[in-house]
Amino acid sequence: MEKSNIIQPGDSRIFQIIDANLDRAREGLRVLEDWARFGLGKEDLVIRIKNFRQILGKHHLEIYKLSRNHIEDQCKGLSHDEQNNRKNPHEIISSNSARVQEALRVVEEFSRNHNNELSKLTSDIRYEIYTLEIELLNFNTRKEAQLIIIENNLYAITDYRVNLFEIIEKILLGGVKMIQHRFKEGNDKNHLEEANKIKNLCKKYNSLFIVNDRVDIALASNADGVHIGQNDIDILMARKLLGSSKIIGVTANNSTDISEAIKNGCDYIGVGPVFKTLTKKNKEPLGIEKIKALTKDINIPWFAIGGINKTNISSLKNVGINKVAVVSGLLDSEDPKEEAIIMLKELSYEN
Ligand code: TZP
Ligand code: MG
Repeated sequence: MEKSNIIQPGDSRIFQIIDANLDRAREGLRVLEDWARFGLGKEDLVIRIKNFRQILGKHHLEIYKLSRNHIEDQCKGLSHDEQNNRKNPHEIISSNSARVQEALRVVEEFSRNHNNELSKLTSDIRYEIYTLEIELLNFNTRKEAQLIIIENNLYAITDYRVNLFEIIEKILLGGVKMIQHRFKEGNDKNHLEEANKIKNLCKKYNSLFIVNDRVDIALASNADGVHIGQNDIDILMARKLLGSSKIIGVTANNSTDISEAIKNGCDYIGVGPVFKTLTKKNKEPLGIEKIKALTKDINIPWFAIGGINKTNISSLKNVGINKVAVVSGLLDSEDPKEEAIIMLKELSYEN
């Protein structure tokens, strides 16, 4: 037989525990909701969290509230050193999710005998919070990467060079915050080893690491994301494989491909070649005017690419193109660090 849902004249200690833990759960949910709203701009997550808060609010009965302070709480105000160690949103999401999960578990246990409905719904919500926590953490990771992309204008891309790793480290020392590993020949074993090495370099300099073309190598090297072209795996499949924490960049050179990429949720776009380039010999350059026209309505970060170097970068900057991706302009420089510094300065210059 079902247990009665009717509240029995109860032990006020139990009601006090339930009151405190419903408060805890709702407070923790409010923290998560505000980060989803103001930190991540994720309306769907905000709606879900708000709904949990409202359900719990509705079940926070007067009889529980009235038990508050009925018994003197000897432990009021106790805190733990760990609470002072929460420095970033990631830690705040984790600790508040745990707070909600723990509080819901307490309510579940102590309400079982007198309010089975509350016990059951706190159990259901607790399971949903386990999933929600992961979603929040994944979106948070991607949001941090998106902010790096928004705030930084020079994107360095690799190609075959004998001393590639030394060059990359110099570029990173010059202040470049985004590196893409691009490889078109050779074997996967080597590509993964290279990716792991570059990923570690990027980590050392707090920079993003993106893998060109290959979702598998991106996942295996724990890259921050992948860059795909029109003939690679499509965005929706890449997102399915990568999950919501990773960046997806797309090359798109006409208005249909650009709109499609944005609609499918890519994080940035690469457009080019702007100028003639030996790195992609067979591609006709689009030219500055065409690129300007194609990109005028893009509402996510985009990078011009192809034949860009420290000499012609100002011609882009002068027409308002201030994000660029560069291969040979950096890799073939006698002083890649200095080259990166000069380009970054050009791109940040206010016209
Ligand atoms: N996509 C369009 S142009 C290009 C790519 C990958 C190559 C850019 O290389 P570089 O050496 O900067 O011209
Ligand atoms: Mg490709």
